[in-house]
Amino acid sequence: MNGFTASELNELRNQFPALHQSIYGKPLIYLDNAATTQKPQLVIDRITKYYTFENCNIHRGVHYLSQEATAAYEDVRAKVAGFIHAAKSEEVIFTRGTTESINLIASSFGKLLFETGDSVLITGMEHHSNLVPWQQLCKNHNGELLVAELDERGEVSMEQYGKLLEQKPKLVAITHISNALGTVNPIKEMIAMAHANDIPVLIDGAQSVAHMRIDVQELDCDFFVFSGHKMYGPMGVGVLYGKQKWLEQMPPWQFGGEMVDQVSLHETTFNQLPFKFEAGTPNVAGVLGLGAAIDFLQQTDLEKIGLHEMIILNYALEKLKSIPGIRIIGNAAERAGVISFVVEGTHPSDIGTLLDKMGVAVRTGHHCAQPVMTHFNVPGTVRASFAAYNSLAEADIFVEAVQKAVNMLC
Ligand code: C6P
Repeated sequence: MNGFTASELNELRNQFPALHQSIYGKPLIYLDNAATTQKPQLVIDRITKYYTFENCNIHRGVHYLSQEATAAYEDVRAKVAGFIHAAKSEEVIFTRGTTESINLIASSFGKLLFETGDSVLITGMEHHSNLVPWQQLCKNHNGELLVAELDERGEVSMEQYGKLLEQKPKLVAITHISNALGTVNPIKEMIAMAHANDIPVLIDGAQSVAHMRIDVQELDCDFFVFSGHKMYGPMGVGVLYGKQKWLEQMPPWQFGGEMVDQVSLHETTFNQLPFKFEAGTPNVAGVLGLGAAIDFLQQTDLEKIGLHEMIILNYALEKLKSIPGIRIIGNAAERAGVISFVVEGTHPSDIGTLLDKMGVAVRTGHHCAQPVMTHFNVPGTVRASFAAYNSLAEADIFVEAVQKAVNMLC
């Protein structure tokens, strides 16, 4: 199978109003997709429709609008379950995003299972959101945060990972794809290795869910988390998938309306799954927008999106490598549509600022993965990250812009 044809890509790009604007008089080349993707019209329309005609609180009204909004919200839960191939809708909890999903698990799973001296095993490439909550949980229990280190290519040492599992951490928490390097971790193998030691696994899917098919049952992960805004959906909404056997046992982490069953002044019983974990009025518009984003991904064909992004990645990577002084950070054998680089004698933010003036949006800095920067001994990187709507022509403009920036600075 190939990526998109020229007319398919054109049609796809036409669904994104934000792509058709100029920045400093130059056509926008948006290559900051790992931070957040642009939104297709159907997502924007879904949110507008909700606030224009359907706006209502859910799960608590007998009137028409409330019942309709409740049904639409719960339909998206079923849609998400289907999208990630969860066994049941009840295993899908709506959150504000990846960060909140991980904090929920750290708080609730931590209360369920953690005792003095307990540890969590992560990798050296985690985003701060999948590092700091575990670091703090371990500290609070006088335990150690175990870290499977990276090699010079930005891959996890599987030998060391296997050895660390023997120390019996209470949980393994690993990213599917590194936001800073683009490394794709062999998560199926890593999950199987952890399970062979009876250790549950959380997968941070923030950077994978919009780029490849996810089947949580096939992966057999215990938790899988992601954000709506990195998959063409709105900000402020995300998902925590958890196996029912864990979610049933885990205590609630926030208290208030909707997550309760019976309340008296001195006692409370809690609601069933998934409501036990959704205290207060949820982000209904966000959830409906997320549902539309899933429609977009399914209509566009996730497999084709992944292939298309790989074609652009490999093309841009080869061209960039020919610029003198460029050092690509992260050269894993399995990688996704992210290129991190530094240019000898320049600061990443200077390159990023010059690219911006040429209409090219990239991210610079540590990408909320400071230990990765420490590992590669760089202050930060310039990062270009690709999405379904990017083109080879944009990759050309990007590489030319980098060349121009290098010429100006060196
Ligand atoms: N990475 C980036 O530019 P939130 O902010 O909760 O939606 O996602 C946090 C997060 C967690 N894990 C990974 C692997 C991520 O990449 C991110 C977000 C963005 O790389 C913003 S820092």
